[in-house]
Amino acid sequence: DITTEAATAAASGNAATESFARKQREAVATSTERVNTLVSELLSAAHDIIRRHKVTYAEYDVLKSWLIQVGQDGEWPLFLDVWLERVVEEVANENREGSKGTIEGPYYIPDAPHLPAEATLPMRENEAGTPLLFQGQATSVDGTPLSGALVEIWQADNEGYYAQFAPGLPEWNLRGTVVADDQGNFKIHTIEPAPYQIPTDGSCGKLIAAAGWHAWRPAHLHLKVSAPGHQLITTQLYFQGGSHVEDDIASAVKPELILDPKPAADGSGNEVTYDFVLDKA
Ligand code: MBD
Ligand code: FE
Repeated sequence: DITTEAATAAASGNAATESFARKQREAVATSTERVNTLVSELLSAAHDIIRRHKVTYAEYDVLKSWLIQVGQDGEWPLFLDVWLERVVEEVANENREGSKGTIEGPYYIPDAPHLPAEATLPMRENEAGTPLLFQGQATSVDGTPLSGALVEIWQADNEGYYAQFAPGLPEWNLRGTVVADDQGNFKIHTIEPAPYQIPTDGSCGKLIAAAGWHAWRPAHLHLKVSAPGHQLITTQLYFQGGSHVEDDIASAVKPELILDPKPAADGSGNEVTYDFVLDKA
């Protein structure tokens, strides 16, 4: 149980690994021919790199022990979602006409509690962070409002921590499934999240340090928006001018996904409107 542990790479990594194991996945029957092609090409790309750079036995052993450690830290979901998922998403959604999507990442939990069309996300008393009113409308590509669309939202808190993947946070903190009204409208009261830092004490953190990279994702809201007869969209929204919007370690920022919130009329923080356009199924 993560609530009894420290905020370590292994605690969040193993929670992400368990969460992935619980996920309902489509059964895929990949043909022998396709497995052969994909795995052969992947290996042959690695062989080329070894030859080109004359990789040594000592370096090969470092690779082996690092790969073993990624598994022990439970950081395969983190590693894959940070460095590969964006291309899978690009290929999967290249023909969409509606709103842009981006990667899901390792910290989605399905079935967050349902909330009405105007709602405050579950949060602690005096939750730190600038209050944010995030509002908009879900429509179909033909402009039809999507009555009762589901707007699933999950985000880090003001310290960059996600509930259920860091210790000491209420189970559904800053997570919810908002049910849009009959016009597809929603109004979500939340706080602006902090940027997310890849844990520095795990194998992904070690790789980042060894390669001289930085460990940051820009502050972001995660969303999944769905409605009957339409393709679910998985996306993230970022904040204009925020740190690392221009150099996300996961390369998951797109220009269409950047919000520019303005001070709310009632002085209670910031507000922003963003509409979701869903492709037909
Ligand atoms: C995150 O919060 C995230 O969204 C991704 C994609 C990877 C690591 C942490
Ligand atoms: Fe995230």
